[in-house]
Amino acid sequence: MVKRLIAGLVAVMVACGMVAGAQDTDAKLVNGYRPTWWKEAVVYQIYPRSFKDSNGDGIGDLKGITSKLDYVKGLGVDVIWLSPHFDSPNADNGYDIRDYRKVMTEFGTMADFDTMLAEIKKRHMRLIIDLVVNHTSDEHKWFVESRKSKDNPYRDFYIWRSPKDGKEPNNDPSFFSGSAWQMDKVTDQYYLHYFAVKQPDLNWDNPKVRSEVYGLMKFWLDKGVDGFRMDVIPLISKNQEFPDLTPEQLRNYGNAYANGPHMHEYLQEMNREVMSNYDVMTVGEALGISLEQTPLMVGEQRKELNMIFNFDAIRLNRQGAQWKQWALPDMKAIYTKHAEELDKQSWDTVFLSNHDNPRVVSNFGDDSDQYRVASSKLLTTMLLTLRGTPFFYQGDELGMTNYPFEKIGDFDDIEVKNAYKAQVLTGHIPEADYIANLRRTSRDNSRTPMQWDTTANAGFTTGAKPWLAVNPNYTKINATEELKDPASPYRYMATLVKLRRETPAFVYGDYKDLDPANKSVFEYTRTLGSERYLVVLNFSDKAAEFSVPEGMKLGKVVLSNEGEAEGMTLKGWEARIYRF
Ligand code: ISL
Ligand code: CA
Repeated sequence: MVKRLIAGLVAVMVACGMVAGAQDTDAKLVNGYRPTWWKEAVVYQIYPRSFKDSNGDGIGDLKGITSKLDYVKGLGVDVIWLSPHFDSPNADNGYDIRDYRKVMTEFGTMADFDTMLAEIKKRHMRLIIDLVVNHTSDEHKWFVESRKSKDNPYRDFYIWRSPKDGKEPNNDPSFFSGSAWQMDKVTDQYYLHYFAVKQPDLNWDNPKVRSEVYGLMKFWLDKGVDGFRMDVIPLISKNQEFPDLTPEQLRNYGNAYANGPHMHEYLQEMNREVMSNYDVMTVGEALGISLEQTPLMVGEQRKELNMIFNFDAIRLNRQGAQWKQWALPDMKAIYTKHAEELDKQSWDTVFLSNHDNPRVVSNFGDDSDQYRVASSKLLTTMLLTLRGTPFFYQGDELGMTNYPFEKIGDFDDIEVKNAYKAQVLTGHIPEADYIANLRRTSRDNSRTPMQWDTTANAGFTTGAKPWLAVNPNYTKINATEELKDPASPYRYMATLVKLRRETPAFVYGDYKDLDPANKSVFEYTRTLGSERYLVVLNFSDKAAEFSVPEGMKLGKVVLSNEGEAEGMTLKGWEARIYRF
């Protein structure tokens, strides 16, 4: 049915001259790609805790989301990705799940979820939810049982080891500071937790674990959700020998943890058991997977996942935990490598923000008063015209910025608090340096509440205190103002999403970087048969020239973030799209 719909759609598009499909021997392919809804979709991520509070307790909730669906739909996006909404004690804001079949009490009830999903569908959008199954909460009933005794039926749901020479079984570090092994006095054994102590890792080598996971996936799919974003999915298969990591491996232990011996086998089994029976979208958070390894996870013939998030671009300005200045040619090299490594059977994603990273305009644009609006629109232009399904994080569409953190008490994130204890309180890093770095890197930058209007707490909550402070710039940057202003980042994004929908070249076109070494201008083409577009982006606050290869005649400007656009000189942070 769906296949027939898509084939029909392509036939219409070909008839209207929208795509170059007629040139393909297989009429179902567009420029070699098999067309699907999730390749054409634009995704908007909602972090429920920070989106909209409906009952004044200071915590965003599902009813709040439902009340703002017209705002989301107004952008023209197709898919909402909801960060975890399951029952959780919130050691890591819902990424520690206590019950996969229950809605987090703070977020509402299952009835609220059903209403939200129905309202999303009514607006012809889809919903993907977060699948967090590398680990559970230590309060999950499986773990409560597991830790009781060595012969408990749930013991093997997790990874338990006896001490080695009186110490941890090996030197694996946790992402949230300290060892990845936690001693549990009840049985005098350690359990493995790659993340917080309250996030024990599941043992995927146990078939009962896998079958429980497939069961809960079906539970949500049968409710009507349209797929999953899969949290740290490359970590599910462990080398159960647990050899010590070498000093080299310790420098980037995420890579050492990823891509375990049975990862592909388990993903194929999951696909067979679950995904193959539904029309769904899957996107893996591919911590530790290189571009070269990516086709093995997303190649269509592999029957694993549809696409993954690769972190090369989003972590360009990071050296370990430390912020570092990034350079445009390095970003271009990454996108060119994406185009080279990911063949036409391996779909890609494009994103520069999420709930684990700072605000996109502060991170990759210029959040000064002068250039915030222009650079926010420039980044939107890039994300919507590069190759792959684009993902936006709530607030990006408003050009929301990083928060002016001053002291440790301003943060909520467990990663920040644990590292503070491990590194600042032990005297390894001076407090001022630690906070200064966090201002640029902290995950809490993107977790501050959505800025809806100019009333108290930006209209996020009617209560006195939101769970995390609102950015004081909400009086200037908020949704109500932007909806009114035709020149706002929100309105620009809506225009561009519409243009993308009408322009198959932005989805299925080939990508070519025209000026890889240029330090301030990013200039590339997207080509689909006889349709060709040129995108020029000035990633600096200085005017910059661009040129086109000999013989290429510049066509008309389809869109510019500056309104009128003429000549071959770009203003600071100017973005233009030309059509040939
Ligand atoms: O954000 C990070 C560090 O600042 C990453 O190392 C992050 O922990 C990693 O990308 C995995 O992220 C995912 O799993 C975590 C959770 O805390 C993140 O929010 C989630 O996106 C554990 O579930
Ligand atoms: Ca609430």
